[in-house]
Amino acid sequence: MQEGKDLVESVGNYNIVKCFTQKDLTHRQYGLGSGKVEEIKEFVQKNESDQIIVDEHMTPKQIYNLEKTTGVKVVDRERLILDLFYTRATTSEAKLQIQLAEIKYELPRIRENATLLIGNERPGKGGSGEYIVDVKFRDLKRRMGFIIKKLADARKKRELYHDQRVDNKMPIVSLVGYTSSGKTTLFNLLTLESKEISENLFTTLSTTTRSFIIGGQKLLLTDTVGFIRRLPTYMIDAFKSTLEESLMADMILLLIDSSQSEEEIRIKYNSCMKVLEELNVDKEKIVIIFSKIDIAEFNDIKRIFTGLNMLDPIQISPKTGYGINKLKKLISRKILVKKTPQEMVNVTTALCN
Ligand SMILES: Nc1nc2c(ncn2[C@@H]2O[C@H](COP(=O)(O)OP(=O)(O)OP(=O)(O)O)[C@@H](O)[C@H]2O)c(=O)[nH]1
Ligand SMILES: [Mg+2]
Repeated sequence: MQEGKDLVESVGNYNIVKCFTQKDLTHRQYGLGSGKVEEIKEFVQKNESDQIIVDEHMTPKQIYNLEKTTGVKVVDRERLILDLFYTRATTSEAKLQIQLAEIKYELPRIRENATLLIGNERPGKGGSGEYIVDVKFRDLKRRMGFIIKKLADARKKRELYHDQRVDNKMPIVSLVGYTSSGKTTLFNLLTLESKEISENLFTTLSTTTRSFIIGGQKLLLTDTVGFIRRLPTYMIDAFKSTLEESLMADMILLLIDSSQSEEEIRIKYNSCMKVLEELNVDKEKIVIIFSKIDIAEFNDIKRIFTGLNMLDPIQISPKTGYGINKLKKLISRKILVKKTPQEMVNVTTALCN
């Protein structure tokens, strides 16, 4: 429930007046059970609430039914995350990615929404003899093609940039993790940048790469969008190009916020691993880092280490700087060990030539 509240608060313009819980949302008509719907309806009318937010996926029909019964607007989890993304997107690429996610959210819903609004009749003809819903469907498809092309162009440019960096032999380290796990705080600390950080979810939506130095060697660090549980595949797909770029790194630091309960940590860890798996990330490259250790419940943390089969994982606090030297040593060790044989081969080849 806390995460649901955090999502709502991160959008910025809501005032939560009451939270209801329901074990599962499998009822066909409303998602919620009819008793719960009555309870909510009564509350909404008595307290003059403007909106209901359901922290779950809902079908257009369920949203429509709940809106009709309660008389107020209903927003589901996916819509909420899209709204939040809109408030956060600053770069043109991030904006395109969100528009793509929005279209993917809308497309399968157009027909059902039209049927719900106009009844079982077809929603009427457009100017050229086509039904309005077909025209809208085709428009969205066309717009989707346009956005995908623009994103592909942006990706090509980045790939070129990436290749140049690989040619320059600059090792790349990338930061991934659940939203609000401290990625940007760590990024700022290592690169001396001042990218926005906040307790809100999804503060970062665009990928940023900057150089930093460990033991006299220049490396590149990449910060990117955070993960969240129950993120539909089409949303991951929309961010795929920027995520993939960061996942081409030599080393992937997976930040886990250790200030949370054991159960939360486990759920978040599993959802991060699931996203990384979906993106076909090489597991060998992933290094798990326990972040925010300054506010961790230590007993819980020790149990989690054991549960995850980790005897002595790196523990850091990007806020206080605790553990950062150890982390730098680890990065240097891993990347140098990985790079040296290759570089030695190159040097030998150069000498032979
Ligand atoms: N106590 C404590 N708080 C931290 C630490 N690191 C980050 N925070 C706080 O955690 C919140 C989230 O930090 P960010 O660096 O924005 O997290 P993020 O992973 O980049 O989040 P998104 O960009 O939203 O995915 C901020 O309020 C930070 O001040 C830490 O080591 N200790
Ligand atoms: Mg961030």
